[in-house]
Amino acid sequence: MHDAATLYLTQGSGNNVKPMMVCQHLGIECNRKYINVLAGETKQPEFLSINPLGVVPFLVLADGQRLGESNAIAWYLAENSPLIPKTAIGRAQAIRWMNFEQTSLEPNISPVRFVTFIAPELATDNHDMIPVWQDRGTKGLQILNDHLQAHNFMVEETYSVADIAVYGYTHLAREGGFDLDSFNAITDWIDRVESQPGYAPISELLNGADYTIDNLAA
Ligand SMILES: N[C@@H](CCC(=O)N[C@@H](CS)C(=O)NCC(=O)O)C(=O)O
Repeated sequence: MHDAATLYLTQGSGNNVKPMMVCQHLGIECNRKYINVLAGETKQPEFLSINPLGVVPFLVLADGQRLGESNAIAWYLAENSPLIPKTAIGRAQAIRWMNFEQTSLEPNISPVRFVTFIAPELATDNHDMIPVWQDRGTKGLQILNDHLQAHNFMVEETYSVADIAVYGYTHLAREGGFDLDSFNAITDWIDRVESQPGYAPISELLNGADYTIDNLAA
């Protein structure tokens, strides 16, 4: 269905894995082009001419229409599939949890993981922020854990795009120094997400094949 669309992705990113999880679960084929964030390729003119915000993931449709934001891309790819909740309130709850992910989880888990795990040479410069991100992220994880103590999945007791969005950085939280083992409802839910059809780990879904900006012209 989307085989003529192009998905711009980078490696190891909880945001970038979301659209790939949707594709994998639903059997959607997309062209993939890899952008090396660590080498600064997101901010080079070749990529800025595609996405002026200079971030990935980013989707360009066959007719040239463009879409940014991992959760919006995941939703678009999941449209008309069982990954979209069936009821109006279910869809609204999915948006609510996807916004929660972008405001309470991702802005805390992603930067602390980046400066301590992906690029630890940045840890000293971010020394003051590390405990702040960990404290704020832990508060978000507590809210998520409380929700999952009463629910198998984020919305309507069914695996949906909201689970994929929230899973993106939550399953990487240990790499940011978060103690996930103290959140049993989250770790049980992670197991349920990882049992879904088509599931593959981030290392496979974002394997960085042909990982160079030269591919932008390909
Ligand atoms: N809210 C955006 C965040 C996108 C974002 O910040 N992506 C990071 C990778 S996870 C990026 O491209 N960083 C490159 C840069 O800042 O140059 C989303 O969910 O897609």
